[in-house]
Amino acid sequence: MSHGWGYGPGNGPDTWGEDFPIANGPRQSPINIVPKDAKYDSTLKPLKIKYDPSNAKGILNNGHSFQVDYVDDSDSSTLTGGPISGTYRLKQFHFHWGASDDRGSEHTINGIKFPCELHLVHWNTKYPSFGDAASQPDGLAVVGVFLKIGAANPRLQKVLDALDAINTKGKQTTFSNFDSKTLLPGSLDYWTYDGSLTTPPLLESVTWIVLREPISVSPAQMANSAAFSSLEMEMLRAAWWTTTGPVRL
Ligand code: 1SD
Ligand code: ZN
Repeated sequence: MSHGWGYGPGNGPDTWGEDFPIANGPRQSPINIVPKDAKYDSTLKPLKIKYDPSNAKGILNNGHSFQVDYVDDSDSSTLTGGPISGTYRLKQFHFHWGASDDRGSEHTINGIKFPCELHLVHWNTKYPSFGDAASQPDGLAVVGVFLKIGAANPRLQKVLDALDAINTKGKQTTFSNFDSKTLLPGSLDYWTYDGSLTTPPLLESVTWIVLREPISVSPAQMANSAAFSSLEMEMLRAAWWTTTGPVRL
């Protein structure tokens, strides 16, 4: 993997173990969720989410996805309850998209892929920083939300509108006053398991909280964001991208 990890034929997930041996570890993510095999656990608590819209600070194209970053120097945007103990702070959220609407999500339900999956990344404040927490078994908690094709989702539009300004790797721009709670579905029922980051370094530090109810995204909104599915395969498609721009594959 001399050119780094990605999603292309030569550097995709099946090759990540060469540089990141934990790829073959015991708690790797994502997984296929089989609802009928999930066990009800009466000790699990409801999720408590408190997000302060004024903590949103920027949106960044990291070359594999785009992420909205939050100020995390106080407990003003937190996740508590659910399967976790203590207080976890919101660090960022990002999306995983597919090149077409029949794929894109990382987790699957009964083997079925959704076109997109939102991840809200939080870190455990018993550690001094996100960086310290990211390698601890109880360091991170990521809330995953599936997106399914349906009605246009006005709450996604501000994010989608920002994408034009960050259409190449490394670009970022300010993104302020955004309440990420508006992206969540009505029900916060969830599946949970102990897993890992889904991208290198694949650290086994994530308590996954995958919401059962998806949110909607319209075909037109997905077409807008298809720009990013080509970025996910940037090595394969770099030349194509610069000559043709953001079109749907
Ligand atoms: O893919 C993301 C990666 O971009 C980074 O955000 C990392 C640490 O937060 O998390 C993974 S993921 O496991 O949240 N997909
Ligand atoms: Zn993710």
